Amino acid sequence: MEGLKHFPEPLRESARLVSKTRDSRLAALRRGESYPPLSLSDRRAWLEEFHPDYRADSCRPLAIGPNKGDLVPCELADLLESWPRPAVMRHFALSRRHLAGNDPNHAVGSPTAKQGKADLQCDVLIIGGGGAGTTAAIAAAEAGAQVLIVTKLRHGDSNTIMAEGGMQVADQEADSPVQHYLDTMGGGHFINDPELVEALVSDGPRVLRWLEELGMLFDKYPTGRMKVRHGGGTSRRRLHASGDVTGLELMRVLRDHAETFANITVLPFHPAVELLTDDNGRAVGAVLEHLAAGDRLPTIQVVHARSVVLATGGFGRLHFKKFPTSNHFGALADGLVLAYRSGVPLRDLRYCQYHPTGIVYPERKIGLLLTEKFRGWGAQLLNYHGEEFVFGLEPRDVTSAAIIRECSEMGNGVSTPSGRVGVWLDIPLIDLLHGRGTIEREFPGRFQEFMSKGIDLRLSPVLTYPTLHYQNGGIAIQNDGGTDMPGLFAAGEVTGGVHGDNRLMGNALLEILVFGLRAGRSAARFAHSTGAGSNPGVSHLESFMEALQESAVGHQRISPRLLPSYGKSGLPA
Ligand code: MEZ
Repeated sequence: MEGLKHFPEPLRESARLVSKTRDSRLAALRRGESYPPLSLSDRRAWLEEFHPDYRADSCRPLAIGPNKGDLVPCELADLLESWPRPAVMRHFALSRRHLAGNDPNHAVGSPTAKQGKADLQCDVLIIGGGGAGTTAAIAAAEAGAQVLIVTKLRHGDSNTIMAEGGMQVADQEADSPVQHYLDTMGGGHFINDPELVEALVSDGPRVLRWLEELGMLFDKYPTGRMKVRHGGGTSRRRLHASGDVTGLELMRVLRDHAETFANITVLPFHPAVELLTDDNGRAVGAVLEHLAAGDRLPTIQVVHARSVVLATGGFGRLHFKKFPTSNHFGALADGLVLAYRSGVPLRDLRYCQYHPTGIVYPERKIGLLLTEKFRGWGAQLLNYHGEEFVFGLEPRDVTSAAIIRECSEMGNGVSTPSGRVGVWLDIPLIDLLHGRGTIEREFPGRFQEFMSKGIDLRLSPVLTYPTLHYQNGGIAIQNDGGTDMPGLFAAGEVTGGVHGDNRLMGNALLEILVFGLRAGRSAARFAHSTGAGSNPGVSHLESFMEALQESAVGHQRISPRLLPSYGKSGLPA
């Protein structure tokens, strides 16, 4: 059959079955028949049996720190319970030996000569140069603050640019923020913080207008009306998109706008590796490590600030349970580590989000997304035999559990020559349902990318499997972006409370804007109302390191990790 030659056997054999069943599936859709959604009790049962995070061995209780006793994924627990990086230990003359009581006159974190000295100064320090950090910087700069953005990679390298399918905003007549609120709470299993969700949905329409003013290009009808689609778990169409490159387009306008402010400076390739606090326990800056320092440049830089915004994004590159990820290269939970060892509480980290349709084949693209928007336009999930097995727009956690069930318990997955398994996303159905040209028009990014590898998405389904996509929980914040530490604010994926246990599609792009603006304004207000910190340093590490020592955490466990390390193939195991 046409368009399937790029598949090796037995993938091709199964892809032929997908082509064979397409006409009858199309006819059923035209009769208005679709696969029935699961009952609430089936949803629960499938989650408990098949979702990776519901497995008892997937998480462990934290042994130290403000969330002691809370269950989190084992890999994250290890990272949170780790020693500071060697360069920090050296710079601040911290020593594990002192903890063992060998040198009672030299307490950990006591001021050293270097502790008072700053390499850089600003009013508001923004840690993270993705969507949330850049939005916070714009808000703080508009409020008159001198802003420094420090970022691990280049300005904009972030999960924001990886977001494809759109942003939820309740701006249509048939919709309302109340409806958006109910969908979001339901998707998150009602453990979301209601005040944060209220802020998210109420600020949505205003934020959308702001983006239009900045020049963001949204999909529209010739009349100028916004095109909106359904996402999984939504009761109304409210997903606003820029083709399938929504996050990239969003980052474009944010970065361009930030460039217009003389009071915003950006320092790339300088990840923050520790927060600075003062004698009153207030956040007053950060310690940076220069990624490309080599032998010639100083590795450590110390920034003094009047307030700090953490916007470091998520943790997909930790590859929990060896899952591939849709996340950008720098997503390794740095912000969680910095906040946690400073005593700032986290929340809702027990369950992560696995996006149902990460690419399985071709393998060089392993884990990258095929946006949920494909299913919003009618692409179906199919097993080896070309049969549907789940309603495609269940909430994400349920759809992922259903795919894993189909491949494991039901034995209906499609195996690749290298031993991976997946189910089909039948993309060609979209043109049959909506007319020729729809796939090219609505999904220009993925269409061209696959075409350049000789794969025509108008003719070929794609093999997919859940991929680690999003950190549902994180640093506990209030609705002004404030945290439990004075002077420390946070926004975006690094925070928790907005999404509960399971985020709905399109709420992440909205969140980075709503809470980026709120955190940036609050941080500027805080900076204006206060003086410089007294005796900035890392004394907050003292009790944390003592607890590490007592728990006999091995000295080789070091965080933040900054970059992932892969084997020769470049693919996660
Ligand atoms: O919000 C998301 O995670 C998103 C837009 C993903 C997608 O499927 O495109």
